[in-house]
Amino acid sequence: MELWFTEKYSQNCGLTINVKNEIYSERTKYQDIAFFDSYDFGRFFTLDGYMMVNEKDEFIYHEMITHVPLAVNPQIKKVLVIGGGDGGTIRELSRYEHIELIHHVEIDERVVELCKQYLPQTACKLDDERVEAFYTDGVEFVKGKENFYDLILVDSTDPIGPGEGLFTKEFYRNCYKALNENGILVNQHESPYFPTNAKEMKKAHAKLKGIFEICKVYQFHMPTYASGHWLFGFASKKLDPIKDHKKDEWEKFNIETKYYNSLLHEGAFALPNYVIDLL
Ligand code: AG3
Repeated sequence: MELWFTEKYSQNCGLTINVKNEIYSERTKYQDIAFFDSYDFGRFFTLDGYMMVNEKDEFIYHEMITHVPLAVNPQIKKVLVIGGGDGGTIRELSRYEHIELIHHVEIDERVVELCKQYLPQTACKLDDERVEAFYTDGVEFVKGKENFYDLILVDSTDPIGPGEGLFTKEFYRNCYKALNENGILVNQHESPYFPTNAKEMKKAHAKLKGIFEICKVYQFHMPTYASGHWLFGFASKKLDPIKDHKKDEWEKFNIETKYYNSLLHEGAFALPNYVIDLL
């Protein structure tokens, strides 16, 4: 008997993956989590039925969420990661020796525990000595923090379920306060293509625009997320992702990447007209 995982992008189309085995699943306090082994994407896990991470294409998302801001401000030392319980974002951050601290705020401790057990490819640096973990809601965590972080990475799910609060004005305002004057916020920004995703991405962008001086989106190609065309938001107080791109400084770090490079950094901010029209 064949087993297929399907995530619907609309009523009439979606992603479907032939699965070898379901490895584990549970209903945590916050969401359904499941791990599978597949033929084409290796081990993958889902939250509430949505593809989060698979072994084959996770490098694209995790390199793009991390190296873009580090190439705009290579001095980043204090980082806050909200979400990202799988650890892929922290794995990429941990490659920068000069980063001093990483506060990791994940609402669902089970995601972290299970990824440590079933997805070591991404979870391998969650216990790096610079990482301090807080199992709490990111929305609450940022309240009252002032002028502290160089970078906030919001590695969230879609804006339905436990991730919803991470797409609100109040949250973005508190992130703004929590960042210092060179501060950058990068957030998971949905896809511009299918109407349900595009609606959310448009809303998120409009909210951010009212709060941060500089507010851009950049794109990357993600085979297993709806339409394969996904975005991150780049918001900052004064650093511009292109004008302040420190290509040479970043290249000196000598970080080996499979997707990100300096040319692509600049190209990622060049958007198709239909995306510009949504912003
Ligand atoms: N964060 C989830 C991105 C959104 C996926 N959405 C979807 N499949 N409908 C990924 C976590 C990686 N650290």
